[in-house]
Order: sequence, then structure tokens, then C-alpha cells
Amino acid sequence: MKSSKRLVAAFAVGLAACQSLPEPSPADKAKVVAETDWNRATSVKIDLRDAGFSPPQLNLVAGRPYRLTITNVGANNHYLNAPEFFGSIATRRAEVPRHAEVYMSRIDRVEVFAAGGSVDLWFVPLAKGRFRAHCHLGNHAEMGVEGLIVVE
Ligand SMILES: [Cu+2]
Repeated sequence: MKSSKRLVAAFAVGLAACQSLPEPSPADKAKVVAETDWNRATSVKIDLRDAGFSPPQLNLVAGRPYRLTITNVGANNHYLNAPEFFGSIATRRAEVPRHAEVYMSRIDRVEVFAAGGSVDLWFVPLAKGRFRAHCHLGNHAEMGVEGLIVVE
């Protein structure tokens, strides 16, 4: 078993026993990023609409690499704000296709601009759980601009 797989398994078991498990260390996350075959990333997407996230629930599997495309199809700017989720993933980079790639180890929140703005996040979820994601601007969350990210 590769060490990154052991790490994922340890966090998955830990979270089941205790919901307040501290997030994986930066060194652990860096190890997962380095050992992951990013050519095998699964593409998933969330559209940010003025009335809600689509789909309202995103299902992921711990230990697998993902490319998450977040596109704003609404008339207002929106955030995807999910601090617990972002803390629990090994982040490789954020990418605006054909324009920029930003290599980073930790995302706090993501704002995507109205009417077609888009960004791809490359990451491996490390902890199983149900993570709330929402837009904190104005009353957007109350208007439904929120969703759930479920990692199994
Ligand atoms: Cu919003």
C-alpha cells in the first residue's frame, strides 16, 4: 500500500470516530500531491447559479484525484466558500484554462465572476464527511446559493 493511501485511510477512519479531527498537515498534503497520478483525475463540476448550486450535492471518493470545474452561470458574482472541505483536501493547483495555473497547498475560498467565469481546482479529498459549501455574499445563501460536498 502506498503511503498516501495509508494516509487517506487513517484520516477516513479518524473522521468516522471523531468529527473534529484536525486537518491533515501541510507535509502530509504535499506528499499526496507528489504521489498522485494527475492524469487519472476525474472531472466533476459545479455550476453557480443565482438560485443555487447545480448539482446541489457533489459526491466524491476519498483518496481519488479530481478536477473540479466551478462555473458561474448567474448574473451575480458568487463564492464557493467551504472552509472545512478546503482544509481537508490535498490541493495541487487552481487553473483558469488557457490563462493561468496557480500552484498552492491551501485554498480558503473561491470567488467566480458572473456570466461565465470559471476555474478548475485540482485536488485529492483526504477526509470522509459531509461539508457545507455556500456563498456568503449578501443574502445569497438564504436565496439558495449553497450546496453539500459529500466525501465517502
Ligand atoms: Cu453569491
